[in-house]
Amino acid sequence: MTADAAIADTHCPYCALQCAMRLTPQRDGARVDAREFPTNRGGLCKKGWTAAELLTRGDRLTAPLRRNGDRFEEIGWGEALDEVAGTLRALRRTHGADAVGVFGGGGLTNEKAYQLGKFARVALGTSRIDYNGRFCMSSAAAAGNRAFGIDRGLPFPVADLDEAHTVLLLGSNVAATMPPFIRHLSRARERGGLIVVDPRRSETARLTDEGGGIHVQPAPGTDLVLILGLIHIVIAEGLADEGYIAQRTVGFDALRVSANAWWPERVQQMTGVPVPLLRSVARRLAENGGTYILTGRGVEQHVDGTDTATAAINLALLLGLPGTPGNGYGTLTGQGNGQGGREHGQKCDQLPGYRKITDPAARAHVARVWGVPADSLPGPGVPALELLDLLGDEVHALLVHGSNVVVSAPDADSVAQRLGRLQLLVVCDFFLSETAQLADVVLPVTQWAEEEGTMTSLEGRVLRRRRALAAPAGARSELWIMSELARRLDAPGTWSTDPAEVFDELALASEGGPADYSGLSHELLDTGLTAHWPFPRGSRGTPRLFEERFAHDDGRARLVVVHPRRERSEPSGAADLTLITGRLLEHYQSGAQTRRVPELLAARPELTAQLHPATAVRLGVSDGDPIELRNTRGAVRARAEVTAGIRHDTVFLPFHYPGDARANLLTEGVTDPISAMPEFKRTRVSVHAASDTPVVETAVSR
Ligand SMILES: Nc1nc2c(c(=O)[nH]1)N[C@H]1C(S)=C(S)[C@@H](COP(=O)(O)OP(=O)(O)OC[C@H]3O[C@@H](n4cnc5c(=O)[nH]c(N)nc54)[C@H](O)[C@@H]3O)O[C@H]1N2
Ligand SMILES: Nc1nc2c(c(=O)[nH]1)N[C@H]1C(S)=C(S)[C@@H](COP(=O)(O)OP(=O)(O)OC[C@H]3O[C@@H](n4cnc5c(=O)[nH]c(N)nc54)[C@H](O)[C@@H]3O)O[C@H]1N2
Ligand code: SF4
Ligand SMILES: [Mo]
Repeated sequence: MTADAAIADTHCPYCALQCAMRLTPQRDGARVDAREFPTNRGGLCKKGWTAAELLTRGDRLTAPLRRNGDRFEEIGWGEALDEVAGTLRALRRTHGADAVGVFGGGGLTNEKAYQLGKFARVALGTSRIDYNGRFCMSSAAAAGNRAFGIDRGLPFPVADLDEAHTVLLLGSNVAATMPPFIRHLSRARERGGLIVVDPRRSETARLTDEGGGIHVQPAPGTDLVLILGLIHIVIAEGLADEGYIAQRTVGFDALRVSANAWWPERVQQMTGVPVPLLRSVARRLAENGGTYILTGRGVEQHVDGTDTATAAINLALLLGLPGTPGNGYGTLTGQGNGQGGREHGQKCDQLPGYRKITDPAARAHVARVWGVPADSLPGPGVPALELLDLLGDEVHALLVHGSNVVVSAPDADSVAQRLGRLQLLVVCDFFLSETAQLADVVLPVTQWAEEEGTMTSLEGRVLRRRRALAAPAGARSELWIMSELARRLDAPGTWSTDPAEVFDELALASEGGPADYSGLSHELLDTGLTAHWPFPRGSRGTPRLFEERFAHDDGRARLVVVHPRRERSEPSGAADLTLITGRLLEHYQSGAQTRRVPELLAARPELTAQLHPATAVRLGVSDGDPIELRNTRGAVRARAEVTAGIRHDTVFLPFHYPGDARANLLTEGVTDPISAMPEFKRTRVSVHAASDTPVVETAVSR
């Protein structure tokens, strides 16, 4: 243990549940203990338990790297920053400020996310910033903003679910993606009220086996029709809460007319879900006693993800759930700071406090805090995938903070090619991720247990991340990197490297916006205060939104009529199966972190594809066989996992693996017209037996 180490009460580095843990520095690294906290109730998943392993790995980056042909050479910080700043200046001079792009991440602390948005607009002067949350929460956010006038994933504390009678999970596999969360579903399970909608018999769907819950298994991508069918039944059977609708919503008449078209038999034909099952789901949701509807990426990551989430909100509003004590609607935020990461200005059209960059009053307010003229701030940029599409054409340099896009973006091969056309790719990371491997300059940064900051969890609660250990010599904080680059770029304003100071500035910048943090500071959070935003100066925070009003001016929620759009036709040829993608318990996202934890890698060493036994027989493959999945965009090698838990017409791949095991070699770069969310969950593929060659080489040594 070094003098620079101290026991720290902090939170897990991975997902939005932000399970509480205590880190105790050891001679080599740190020990993880779970802490009692409302969201995790003293529990952690395997990823949390093993999180400290990443602090001491031998392949940790400890010096800036510069590309020299096919190799990297270590260089000093001064040289690296001079070189980056010099190239950025030159590109700006030749092509204008928008020639530089910034790609952020929902894993960054609030302080880093805030500073990155400011850095882009003030130091670089570019409009072209967006982030990986576009691939995650954008559809749910767009739907929430349109219906409620505000976007906080869960507008109530997670522990409210403990008393639920019925919980409808639409496209969410919490048993694998936030295991301690299922503690909050016990009561609903005992009461036979857990309803899971997933084309797969996921770990969460299996929880419905006992106690009489319901697993609904629609054809992938038909959730919108399914929910429209439930709305039809709720209205037709008189299950809607008319008093609530009259008092708290607008738009019911048009919604009722539009729901006529979705009679149950038609919905059965389109989704494959039997009429009696549709009716029993609708009736169960309408029973008294506490009903919650929650969405996950399974229904949101589609070209119609915003409309599907909107339909889910419509259903919840018809049943009178949002804002009614003991009931509710929400979306389950994914990344560690997936909530805070979408509030402070990493989004292309956004300023801190969840303000709009097009709103003159918001520009004036934020510009004042930043000490720059409002008209010096650029306008809105473009969403993530469009930004990646511009690389090499209009955008010639990209700074990446907290994302591994060559694994996680759709149509990943074309993304890798575009990165290759840049004049400068700078990646900040603590490991040489697959994206960092393509960089011109890699800057090594501090990680979770080595830094101070705040994260905002899935329930809109602001939490302190605390430092337990010193960072390895050579790694630097991103706040420091931004301040050094800002200085070299002669940027106006102040560029603090102290997270508490940056938080104070963030609080000021957010003041008066929807996500108002102005009453908070590190100091206050350190008292153990429970802090759900909005937390304006002088307030006590807002654990439950919507009890009295929604955030639109008239205080009412909007029922927004949505229709399935015409099926897009795709040249499919032999591609007769539908690929859906998602997650495994053991790996996190692109796997850049968890593939480096030996225990997690050993549990899930290679890509497996779930196939139905009948489909396997038809294709001549057995469990464990190497297979290849193909379509017009690419080919992926995997091992067959034959399971009756998936539909005949569907195959499932996790997206955590690199190289030719990237699920995203197959996904398509089409997006939702409202949210710009890519279609991650429905792609046509064909599946073939492959020769018995090694599937992937992901073995790592320590
Ligand atoms: N272990 C682990 N945990 C994680 C993460 C991780 O990478 N690994 N990532 C975190 C992040 S960032 C996120 S966003 C969350 C995501 O958490 P989830 O939303 O729970 O994760 P997914 O596995 O992407 O999708 C959930 C389910 O959607 C189903 N699905 C696929 N297509 C469809 C469809 O068309 N309709 C319906 N109804 N369901 C469908 C899949 O079968 C899957 O079981 O997890 C967080 N937690
Ligand atoms: N096919 C398919 N693709 C998907 C999805 C899917 O369901 N299916 N889900 C999408 C979703 S929901 C998400 S959220 C994305 C996530 O995908 P990515 O954006 O690729 O997320 P990560 O793998 O978490 O990448 C984070 C990288 O940043 C590093 N990192 C972590 N913390 C920090 C930090 O504080 N600073 C810096 N500079 N680096 C840091 C990590 O080491 C890692 O290399 O993937 C999307 N892609
Ligand atoms: S559920 Fe999420 S926050 Fe909790 S230990 Fe696992 S990865 Fe960490
Ligand atoms: Mo996500």
